[in-house]
Amino acid sequence: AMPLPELTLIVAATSKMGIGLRGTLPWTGLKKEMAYFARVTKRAPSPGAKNTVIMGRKTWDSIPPRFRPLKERQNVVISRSLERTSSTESQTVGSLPEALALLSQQSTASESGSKTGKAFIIGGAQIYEAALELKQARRILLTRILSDFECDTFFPVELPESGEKSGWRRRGQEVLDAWVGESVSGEVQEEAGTKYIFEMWERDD
Ligand code: FOL
Repeated sequence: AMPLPELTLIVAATSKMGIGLRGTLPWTGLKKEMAYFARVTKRAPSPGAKNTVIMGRKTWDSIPPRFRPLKERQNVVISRSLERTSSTESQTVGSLPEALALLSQQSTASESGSKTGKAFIIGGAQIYEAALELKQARRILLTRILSDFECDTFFPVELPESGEKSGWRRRGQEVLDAWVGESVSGEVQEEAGTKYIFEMWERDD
């Protein structure tokens, strides 16, 4: 029996957990934040391995065409209506379970030529919600945006304030660094007049 592949959700959200507005991100100009997303999702755990990014069709549509498929990552798009397609860099499947089946296949086989690295769920709300139902979704890389932005889409999780009891626990900067493979600042960041902070949350399976 193979262990289920671990899933990490990566998201940037306001204090009210807002993540989107009218099909796109609520903010503009957070270039270093986006660069963090790109670095972290690209960096594979071993040489020769490639990470996978799993997203819903609306998130795929929200990525500027020049940036998609997201380079140096295996892109898996979930859609009930798009035809199932498969190319070297991206594939479309009909459901999250199908996306996960694909991951298990990839990781079994040296068949794909390149090894499977980490698997990230990159949104949006519907896909995060489905992923959070799964025990294997153990980790959230959350960029907490400290300004308020108008949002119509929300990250469907309640993270506890310190001291509260809940499945999710905030991990320290050392644990975050070790997992992402770089030294992540624990300080408040500021870009385009917006403050934010990089966090990692985990729950036990
Ligand atoms: N997580 C975090 N931390 N920040 C985000 O902005 C974010 N966005 C999504 C999912 N998780 C996130 C979904 N939306 C691109 C655009 C939108 C998007 C995800 C990715 C994108 O174009 N990414 C390029 C970088 C482009 C650039 O350098 O500006 C990439 O290569 O990853």
